[in-house]
Amino acid sequence: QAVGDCKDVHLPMDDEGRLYHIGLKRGELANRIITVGDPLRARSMSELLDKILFEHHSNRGYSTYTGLRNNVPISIIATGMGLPLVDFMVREGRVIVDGPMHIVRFGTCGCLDGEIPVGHVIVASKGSALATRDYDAVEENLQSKEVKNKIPYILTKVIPSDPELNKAILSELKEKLGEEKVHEGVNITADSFYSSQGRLNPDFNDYNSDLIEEILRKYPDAVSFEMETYLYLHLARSSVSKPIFATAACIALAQRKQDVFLDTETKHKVEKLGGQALIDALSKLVIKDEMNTDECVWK
Ligand code: R1P
Ligand code: URA
Repeated sequence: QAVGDCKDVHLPMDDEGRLYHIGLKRGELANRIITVGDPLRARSMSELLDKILFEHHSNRGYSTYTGLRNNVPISIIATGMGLPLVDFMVREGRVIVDGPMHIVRFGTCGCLDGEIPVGHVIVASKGSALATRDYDAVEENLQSKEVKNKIPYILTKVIPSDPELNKAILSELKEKLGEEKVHEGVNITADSFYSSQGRLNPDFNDYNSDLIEEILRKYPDAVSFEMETYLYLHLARSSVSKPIFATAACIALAQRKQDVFLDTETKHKVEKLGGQALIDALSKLVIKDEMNTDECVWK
């Protein structure tokens, strides 16, 4: 039935019903999903499940692990980086999952608050805004003698993350990492690691030397810079057929006020501890109308 549904909504898939980009079919993706950018983070987090029942690596770069934690099905999916890859994941994932989807992103980020050390975890409990390069405004600057647009970036309004998921993940993260290592704030999702995150680069005309100051003026609670969260929240809010709930937590990798970068060993430790917290939080969620048909790998 879902394959028919998929065809009705014109998502490309193969003869087995596997969607073209994520490479998954009905029954392989759970209602509870943790998404990460890095495939190695997904693999190391999958080892924290009690049992891995299914693993798939699509030729478009998506790695998915579905397994059980306390007998509850959970999927961990590595999407790669940036907004288009989130769009594929949520839209293609949505068509093969019955019932609500609860999506928690576990990423890494740049930190805009000088008081938060690298290695701490920041939850987007105050929502997310999108910072994108305004291509027309940049082009206008490039084509004129003087700089017409001082900060050619589009900064959207803040949209909320899901309060119930925030509560659930904050409590587990604080328990596993220690209260002092977990922070909350507004996330800024950028369309570049470089220009729209205010990193200066003399090789390109980015007109971004005042961008961070402008972001902090517009969003006094802004704490994290990364590249995906806003779209998860926005697609969750845009979904009409079946509910999607979303939020995000990220490990502070780069301290933007002091130019400090987290070492790899500590990053891997926090990925494991934080990953366990998110798996446990999702496994404890009570979900109505959860998918559990014969075609599910966890049935
Ligand atoms: C950039 O290095 C990448 O790291 C962050 C950004 O959002 C971007 O995807 O998250 P991940 O570590 O989850 O990839
Ligand atoms: N990911 C980002 O997008 N930015 C950072 O500074 C660190 C990780």
